[in-house]
Amino acid sequence: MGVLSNSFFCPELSPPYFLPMQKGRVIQSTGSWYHIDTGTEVVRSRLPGRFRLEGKEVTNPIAVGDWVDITINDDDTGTIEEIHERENYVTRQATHGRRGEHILAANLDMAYVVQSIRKPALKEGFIDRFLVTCEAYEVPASIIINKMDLAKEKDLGFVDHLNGLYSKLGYSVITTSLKDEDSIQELSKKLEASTSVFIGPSGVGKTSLLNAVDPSYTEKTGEISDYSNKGKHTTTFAKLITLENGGHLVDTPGIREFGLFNIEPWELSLYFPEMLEPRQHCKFNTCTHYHEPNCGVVAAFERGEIDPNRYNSYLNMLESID
Ligand SMILES: Nc1nc2c(ncn2[C@@H]2O[C@H](COP(=O)(O)OP(=O)(O)O)[C@@H](O)[C@H]2O)c(=O)[nH]1
Ligand SMILES: [Mg+2]
Ligand SMILES: [Zn+2]
Repeated sequence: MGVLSNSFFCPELSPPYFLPMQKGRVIQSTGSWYHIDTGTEVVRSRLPGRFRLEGKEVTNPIAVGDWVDITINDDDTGTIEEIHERENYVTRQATHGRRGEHILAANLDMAYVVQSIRKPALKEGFIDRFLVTCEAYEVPASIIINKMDLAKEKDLGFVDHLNGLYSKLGYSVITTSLKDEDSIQELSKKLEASTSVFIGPSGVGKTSLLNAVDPSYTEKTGEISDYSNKGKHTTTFAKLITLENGGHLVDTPGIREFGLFNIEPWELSLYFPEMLEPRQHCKFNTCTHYHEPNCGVVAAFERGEIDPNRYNSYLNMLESID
């Protein structure tokens, strides 16, 4: 490259002749400040108000994982000038009485729902809501079942069942334990060379797994309190971390409930892979598959082709969005 074409680094061409624009990735957002990683430094940046007006239905116009262009101000802070279009993202219904959706992370190669087998107990309903959201927003999804060292004999059969069920639907199931180095290595391999997110309730071990995969990441983990079996809230903001192995991972705060956003009752079954074929046999194309006559999905369920817990999750979600 000729010296002149590399004008970016040429001090003579500094403002007012052109404004140096830098591309970076949002690695943390605290509400008023966005931390932008440009590859050479992390710039604390602000978002001009006009962007907030554009995303009316969204509580956060910029999410961790977004790519943006920034300009650097005299005081070394940044101003976000442009938000690049997202490839995909995961979202959930906003909490604390706020309307709209909250984007948890953007531009993902894989979203992992993290659950522990015990302490706190595994919740299939949480997994299924998460998978529906991933299907709706076209994010590949996998399931991590952590704390396998706490598994009792009967839990092992249950985990086998879940593994069979979800693998068949196209979601891989990964079992891990902080006490099983092989499982950590296996997880580490999966996180290489991609951007992933860990989403799950508080206390299941998201941050611990991250610490185990990358010992240089020293985020605090929560001790389980004896009386409630719930981890304390330690991770307060989503954070995108660059792992030693080159992977990028978003650690999110614990999410108690995963509220679905923007999904109509008739379309919900589109996000259950096992219902795609059966729903073609329904009499009505707006069928919601529980009270309507001549329903292909109910017929498939009665033939034992749809797992009862999955159908139950479907009905629970249908009720919550109806
Ligand atoms: N027995 C056991 N405890 C774990 C495991 N992973 C995490 N923990 C514990 O679970 C608690 C919550 O972990 P943390 O990483 O803060 O959970 P997070 O809220 O999902 O980020 C901590 O006390 C961890 O030490 C595991 O594989 N086995
Ligand atoms: Mg955490
Ligand atoms: Zn139907």
